[in-house]
Amino acid sequence: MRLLPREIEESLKAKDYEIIVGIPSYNNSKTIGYVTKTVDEGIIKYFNGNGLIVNSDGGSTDGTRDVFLKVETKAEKLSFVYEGLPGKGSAMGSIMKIVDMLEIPVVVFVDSDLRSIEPWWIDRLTRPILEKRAIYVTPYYVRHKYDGTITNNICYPIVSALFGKKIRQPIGGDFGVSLELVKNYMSQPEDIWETDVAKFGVDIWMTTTAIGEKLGEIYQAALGVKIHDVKDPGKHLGPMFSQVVGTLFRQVEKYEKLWMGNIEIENVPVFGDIPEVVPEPLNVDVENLRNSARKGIMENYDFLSEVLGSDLMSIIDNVKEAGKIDIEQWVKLIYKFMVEYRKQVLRENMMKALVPLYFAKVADFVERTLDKSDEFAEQLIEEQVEVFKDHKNLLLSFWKEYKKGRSG
Ligand SMILES: Nc1nc2c(ncn2[C@@H]2O[C@H](COP(=O)(O)OP(=O)(O)OP(=O)(O)O)[C@@H](O)[C@H]2O)c(=O)[nH]1
Ligand SMILES: [Mg+2]
Repeated sequence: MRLLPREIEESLKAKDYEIIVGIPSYNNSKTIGYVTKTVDEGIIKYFNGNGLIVNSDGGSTDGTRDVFLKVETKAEKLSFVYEGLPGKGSAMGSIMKIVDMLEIPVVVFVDSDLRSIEPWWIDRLTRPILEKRAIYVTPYYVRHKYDGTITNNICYPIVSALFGKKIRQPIGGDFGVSLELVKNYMSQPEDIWETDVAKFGVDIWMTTTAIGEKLGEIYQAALGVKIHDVKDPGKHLGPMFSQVVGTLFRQVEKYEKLWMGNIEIENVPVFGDIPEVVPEPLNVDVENLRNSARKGIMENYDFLSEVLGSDLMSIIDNVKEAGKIDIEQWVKLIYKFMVEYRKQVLRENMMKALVPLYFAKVADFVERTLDKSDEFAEQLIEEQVEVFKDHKNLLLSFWKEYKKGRSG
């Protein structure tokens, strides 16, 4: 799948940039100017201005690219509309292609809807790589307890419990990547760019590949708060959920050797001091979440009955009543879904059916932490990682059953 337009590829001239910063965008004209200016300040301060800022756009209709191109920068700029499936991943892939071709030692990706980005983010996301301590740097944000619900309820616990690395923001969007890792990404089978990796699956794919390929260490960069266009989980996150979680499940399968044996969960170093900042509060409409959960379960009930045994269906019946689900039940269902997801034909339906359960999980989490501090919420998230870890045998038994079913 071609991601980088041919004319852009042909126009690239070999140049010794010290850094490339990639900015994927789709209708971000209000915020991309600030992001670009700040990135340039970072490149000036930490790389003497010797960098290239690449904007890969999804065909914005609000003038995003014009805003980007009009920003006065010392670093060079390049903007184009990527090819391939529409999505954030195609945008990132097209930028990686440039990094690979020009052999630039490090690339940073930042989202174009960021309002809290600072020039020093560029330093924190690259220094562990340039000092040869890491091949990949993930962002470490201070986030409000209700921001990042896909991260907290599924990505973080699974990356910790199954991939063995406590990466607090595995899908944070702002990453530093070494050339070596970019080359590895680009050498993966071409057809991944025809999957959800081309969309919002790209972040979890990058992180789990970075762990699974074992090319080197991973660091987390302390970045402070992430202020961006936030989304209410009940209203906006459905498609994103399927893309991220579907990709995660595929990676769990691809890298089964990682978690099949005994794994120690490792802490991942945080680079830089964590700024003392307070994230913006975020309201979640719990009633809406619970109603969406109930409604979604009803709609998917027949499918769920076909796939799940009677034990697990009794959990579903409870959730249908309550509109919420506790951690033990959640983990059991996630592990079952992870295995069923391996059957290609069920994939789309599996994800559709998991979304209402995720709403129920978020509703439960919100209720448990409503009057509580962010620290309390964080503690609860840590405890949930342990539940995922403690039930790993259940996943193993589902997994073996599946394999037996296949060979028998
Ligand atoms: N080129 C392109 N960029 C996209 C597309 N969808 C999203 N993006 C960009 O991807 C970045 C993240 O998208 P958001 O919609 O802000 O998603 P988010 O919830 O903040 O996601 P995270 O990155 O996981 O924090 C932004 O820079 C978007 O402009 C797309 O279809 N094409
Ligand atoms: Mg965003």
